Amino acid sequence: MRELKLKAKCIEAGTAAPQYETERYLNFICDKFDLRTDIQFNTRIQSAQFLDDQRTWQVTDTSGRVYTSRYLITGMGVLSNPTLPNVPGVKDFQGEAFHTARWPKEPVSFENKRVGIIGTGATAIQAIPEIAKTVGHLTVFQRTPNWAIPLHNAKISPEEMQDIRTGYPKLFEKLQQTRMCFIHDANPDSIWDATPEQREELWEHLYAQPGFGMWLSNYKEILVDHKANDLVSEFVAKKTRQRVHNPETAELLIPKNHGFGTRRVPMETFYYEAYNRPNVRLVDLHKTAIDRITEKGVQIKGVKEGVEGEEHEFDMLIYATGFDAVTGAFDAIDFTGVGGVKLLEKWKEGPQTYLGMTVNGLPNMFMIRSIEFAVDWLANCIGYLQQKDLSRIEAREEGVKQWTEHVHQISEGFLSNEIDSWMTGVNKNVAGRQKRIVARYNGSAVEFRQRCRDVADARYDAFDLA
Ligand code: NA7
Repeated sequence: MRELKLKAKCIEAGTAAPQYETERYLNFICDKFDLRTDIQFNTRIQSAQFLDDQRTWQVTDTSGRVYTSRYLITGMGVLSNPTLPNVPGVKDFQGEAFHTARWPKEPVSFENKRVGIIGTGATAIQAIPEIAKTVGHLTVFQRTPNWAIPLHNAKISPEEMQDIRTGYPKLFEKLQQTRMCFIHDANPDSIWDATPEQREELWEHLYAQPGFGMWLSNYKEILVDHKANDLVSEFVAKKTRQRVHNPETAELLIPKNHGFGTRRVPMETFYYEAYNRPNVRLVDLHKTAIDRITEKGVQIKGVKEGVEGEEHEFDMLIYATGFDAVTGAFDAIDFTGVGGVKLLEKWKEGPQTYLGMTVNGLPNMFMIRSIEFAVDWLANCIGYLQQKDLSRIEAREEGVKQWTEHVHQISEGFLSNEIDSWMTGVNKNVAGRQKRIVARYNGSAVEFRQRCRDVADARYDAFDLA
């Protein structure tokens, strides 16, 4: 009964906030705060150089226009540099072709079309059920399945919205207290103190909740203990088997080489049910591999004995193939710091920062990652420098070393670090991104903010100021 009710809500709601709603919101914010005059659109930065004698950054865009500023703040995002499959022929395809991160502004019609989609990450998992609704035929090329859980998105009634609005102060206060700034409370219980029935009850409850509860409010051991992780993975696998009619397809959709929550958990709205449609086919890229993209579609080759290659013909090809994540956007710009030092060179073994926001050798540059807090922190920092008539701030080499050690130390033990994903800096399509690194801060946001506040309270004396 509960499942039916949720189903009805989800049908009504579709998937996550659609593109037009997000765009409408961004436009609203731009107008409300009169931001357009401060934004230069359609500008791609090519290089950025710190001129130490002038204590300024000189930034050059791809048209050759040069800008200078005392401080440089990057807000380029960790998932902003899309990547295509590293196979020959990507330019040969004659039909329509899009990367999901470069979606056309005009509406795209799938009607009566043969569509192929490469990738089954969080993006594809949201796109597939939507495309399946109207497509002529959809072929999904899956290299690695993921553990997806229901999003349970639903329309918000005016009364609920009113409630949410009046609760904002409390809500924001709560988000300051949780480990990852989501609404979900941490679960202090140990999985080993619970009976199988109690576990099942908790997991049924979390699976039926909207949002990341199944990931973030689960027993604490599931992210660090293989045995605990196997149990919860088996629960999610059971749900998948219940939802996918064809048992062979269900097995292909269940990850076998990594456990639940060890990669970013995709949220879905009838993703698994999409495979019950007669117009959706799953192609498993473990027995086969993409050989090349052709004029007509995708040529796959068998990689296991007895498996034949095949050419799949399409009218449209969708690349849901992810990003050169975390440092990818930085690598795309030629950053030069003090004495000609290159950021690319500094970060060749992975990102090395102080507080995730500053880099030794690149003074007066701040990187925004956790948006709201970082903006407040660096605005206060620049305010302090101005107040003290200072105009140069640089992270110390020693500070970066200690911070990097701290970041590595708090990530120890997490199962996610044993798995290839953008969260561990691996992208098989990009040269030099095959080795796992610690690409993210795995500690608690509460602790992170406190560490940053301590630095500010000590008048930024952890930095070289001048
Ligand atoms: P992801 O999560 O990086 O997913 C990319 C997908 O594309 C993933 O399934 C990849 O398989 C697949 N892929 C990439 N290259 C290929 C090739 N050459 N052949 C076959 N399959 C390929 O990106 P998303 O956009 O889905 O999500 C990114 C984040 O955005 C997400 O985590 C949220 O935080 C929001 P693989 O797993 O590498 O075998």
